[in-house]
Amino acid sequence: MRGYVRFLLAGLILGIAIPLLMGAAKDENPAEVIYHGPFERDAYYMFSSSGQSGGVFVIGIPSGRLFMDLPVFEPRQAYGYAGIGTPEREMLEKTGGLWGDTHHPRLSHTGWKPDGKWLYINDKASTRVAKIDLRTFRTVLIKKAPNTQVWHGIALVPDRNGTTKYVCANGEFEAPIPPRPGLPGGYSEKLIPPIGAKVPDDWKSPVTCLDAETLDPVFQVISGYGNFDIMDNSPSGRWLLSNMYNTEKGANIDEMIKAPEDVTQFLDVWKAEEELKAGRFTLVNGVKVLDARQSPGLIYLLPTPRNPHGIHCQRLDTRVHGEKSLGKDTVCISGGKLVPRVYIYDVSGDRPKLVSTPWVGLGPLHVQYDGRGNFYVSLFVDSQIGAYNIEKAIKFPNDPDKYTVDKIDIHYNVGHLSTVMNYSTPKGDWLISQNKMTKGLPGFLPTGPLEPEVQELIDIRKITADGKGKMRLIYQFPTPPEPHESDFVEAEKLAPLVWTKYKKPYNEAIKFVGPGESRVVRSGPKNVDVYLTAVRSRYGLDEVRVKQGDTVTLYLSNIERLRDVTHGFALQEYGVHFAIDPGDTQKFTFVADKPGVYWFFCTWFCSALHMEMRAKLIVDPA
Ligand code: CUK
Ligand code: CUA
Ligand code: CA
Repeated sequence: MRGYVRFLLAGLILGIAIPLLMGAAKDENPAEVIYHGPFERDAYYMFSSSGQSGGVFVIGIPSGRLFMDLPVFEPRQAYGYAGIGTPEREMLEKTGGLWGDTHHPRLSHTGWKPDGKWLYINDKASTRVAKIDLRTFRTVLIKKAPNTQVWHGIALVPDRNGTTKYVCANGEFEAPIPPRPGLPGGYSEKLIPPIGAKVPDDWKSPVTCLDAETLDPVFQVISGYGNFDIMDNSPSGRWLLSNMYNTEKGANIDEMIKAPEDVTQFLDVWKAEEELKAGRFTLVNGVKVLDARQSPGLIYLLPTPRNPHGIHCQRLDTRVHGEKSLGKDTVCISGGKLVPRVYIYDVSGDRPKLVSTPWVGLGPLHVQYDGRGNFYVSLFVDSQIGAYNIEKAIKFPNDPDKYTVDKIDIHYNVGHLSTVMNYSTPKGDWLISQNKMTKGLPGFLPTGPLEPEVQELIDIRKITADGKGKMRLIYQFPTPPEPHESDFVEAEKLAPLVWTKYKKPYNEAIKFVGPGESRVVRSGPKNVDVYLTAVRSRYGLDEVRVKQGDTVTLYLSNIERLRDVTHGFALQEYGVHFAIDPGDTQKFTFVADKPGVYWFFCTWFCSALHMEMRAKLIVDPA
């Protein structure tokens, strides 16, 4: 009898549960959403900074597959990037060093949309910005600027048509700059005052705006304040927002967290351009420096949560709001590390206004938008992401029940969160939580005291424009250290623009060596130029002969016509390695100071006869 009841009960439960489960499976099965079977392409490219790895991770979304660990500020021998004796190496060494700390990647825009041309990223450590060519996924330019230390936040400011014009960067750490006339060379003629517990008044951290094409500084702006952290621009390109956590001008942490509120700076870029035209600037180390204290209306300072971090402006999804919403300024939101609130600014008018300070949770860092009217906040301390309705948060700032849409646990301690295409035309489909701690996450294989970083994919498609619905955590994937932020472009937009082989002339400075043009040319008493081709599976010469002490410049061209047939070149004893993609030419220089016979060989498995792809460098004793 008992068995019969149990059977009945089980049947009843299953009878309810099975249809429920099936209903859920119909549109909610995460595997169906993120699983990409053989030959299935992702919808988006995600470009994520790789932090201390010094480059950019290229990841497919929603699958989370890592497609490339793109080197920028660090040599990467697998890609033959910035090897010994290469021009890239020289560019890195000139601008600060062989490692970097990348934070904020941004894609260039035309008409407010990613145009698939350039990717920019900052190196916080050496105050540099790099430009990556998205036809080849290669870093092509790296520059730094004077008068500033440690570029943290960056933003791409568009012109009036929504085309990327400036790459602007925040100087985070204060450094002495008196932009006073009569002091050529800037601060060098002035004694550096002692710091004590306060940063001296003439130590600034300017906002620097670079020409997006050349990365040369166009102008810098200083004010009575310094220390800027995260940056964003309003969609129109008029406002450039910088968060400042050290309004106190403290020289240590105790000083830096004293004030109950800090400041967000709103820089009027259009006004800055007028000031430049009118000649109201001072040249400091060759850079036009605008001083906001002498140009009223150039900056506005508004209160921000104590020790703020992320400042992010809303872009609207054109599918929801129409084409006219492109470039329209609405709101920007600032999070603060020490207050459980965010501050909402209205930037739609001629003067930015603080309109609401809603409560969100502990440790709010970064803010993103879905383009439908909701914002999402990473809550570092709570290990949660909160979703909130903007309109309601402005109307009922003291009633979290009214404006809070949903909260979801993440694992653990989220830094940035990225909604897909948030910096152009938000799609409102996925949110990627870029977490800082893994903490022995069940399901992740332990890798020693240091664990991989966890990225979590959250489905936000069910969150509606009127602030209802639930987020859903559907996938976790690891990456090497340490992503900060991401930018996105549709795969269907970028994929067709990516080259399958190098086109000539790509680098005019390095001449392509065509089939049959391999040769050794003595160009001076102590100089030898070697022109060499690589094709499956041999180099253009079986033997290269030089004299001990010669400076050898090698031009190596990959003359393959087929995509993805990359060849390598590794030279024994000389520490030289590089890789050349189809159609590309690379150049490197070394001094042949060790006499002997050295095999050089291909490192990319290019054909069945790849092992045989080797030749000799003979260095005759002097
Ligand atoms: S910062 Cu990394 S978590 Cu450099 Cu954008 Cu906030
Ligand atoms: Cu060329 Cu292996
Ligand atoms: Ca502070």
